[in-house]
Amino acid sequence: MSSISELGEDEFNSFFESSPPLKNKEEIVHKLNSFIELNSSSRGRRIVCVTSGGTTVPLEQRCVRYIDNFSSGNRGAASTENFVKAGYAVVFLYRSGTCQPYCRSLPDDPFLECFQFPDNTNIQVNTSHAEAVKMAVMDQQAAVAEARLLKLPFTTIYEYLQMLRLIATALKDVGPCSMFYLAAAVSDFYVPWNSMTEHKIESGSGPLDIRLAQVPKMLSILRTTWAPKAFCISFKLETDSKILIEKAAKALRKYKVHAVVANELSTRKEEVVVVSSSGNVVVRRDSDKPESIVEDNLIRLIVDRHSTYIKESHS
Ligand code: PAZ
Repeated sequence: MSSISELGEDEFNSFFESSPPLKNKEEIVHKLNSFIELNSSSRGRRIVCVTSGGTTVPLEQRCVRYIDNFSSGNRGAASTENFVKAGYAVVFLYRSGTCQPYCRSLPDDPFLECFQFPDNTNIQVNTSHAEAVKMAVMDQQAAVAEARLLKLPFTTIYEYLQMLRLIATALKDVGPCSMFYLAAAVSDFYVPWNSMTEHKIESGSGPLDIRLAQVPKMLSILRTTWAPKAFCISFKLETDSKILIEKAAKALRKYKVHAVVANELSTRKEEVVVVSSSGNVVVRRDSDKPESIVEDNLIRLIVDRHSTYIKESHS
């Protein structure tokens, strides 16, 4: 009889075998190994993989149309800043084009809104944005220079899952000092590559029927096979607050993650609930401080839980 993890592995093997291979796999592996070597072996730092943004599901191999998953990347970017502040090295696995660490105070189109040209040879920052630009550039450069931040972009569900597996494999020896903080919004359904049309789907011949297959459950295999010793935090997003906590508790039991961060779409920036075997904790932004964000308090709690986990793993 097959075990649950073998069944999960079979599903994943066939998913990966039929996926278009990552274009820059060698470069990613090289960057990951150097980053982990620098942080773990020589500096003894904890390393967290923060996932951020939504994955896309292409409908055509030469993709013109795709299904997207909602996520601005704000949670992942803000959490990354807080993890770096707490002393972690962060592998930031993010959807191309979504919110970046240290850039949350910049306008949507920083190039067009932040700069001006007093003459043909000079470029200046508008005074209204000068402080935000200075902080963004300095903080990001410091994090990269101290080897605290490695940014890896993805777009499709195929890229995301292959990259997450590479990260988990590279982090295996870091054991309990590694963490997965899975804030990305990952597609539940996809069009298998082999059954996808190569060229742009033609219009004009009536409604379009597409059959979507279920994406294999990444959390199962991450916990059982890819990174069984890592501390693992998953997220649950719902729009119906009545089912949110129940769904998060179900995910906690099913995937045996260390905590599930439950959030409702419309209030996600105000509060989240951390659901774990030790009970549910509501984490809020400090509403009396205008600059406060929910991630300040959330990451403090998660870092605390991670410290306990590391201590227990060593005893
Ligand atoms: O990226 P963002 O700040 O706009 O939103 C964050 C979030 C709601 C995508 C995240 O907190 C989350 O719940 N991610 C998991 C989504 C899911 O259930 O698949």
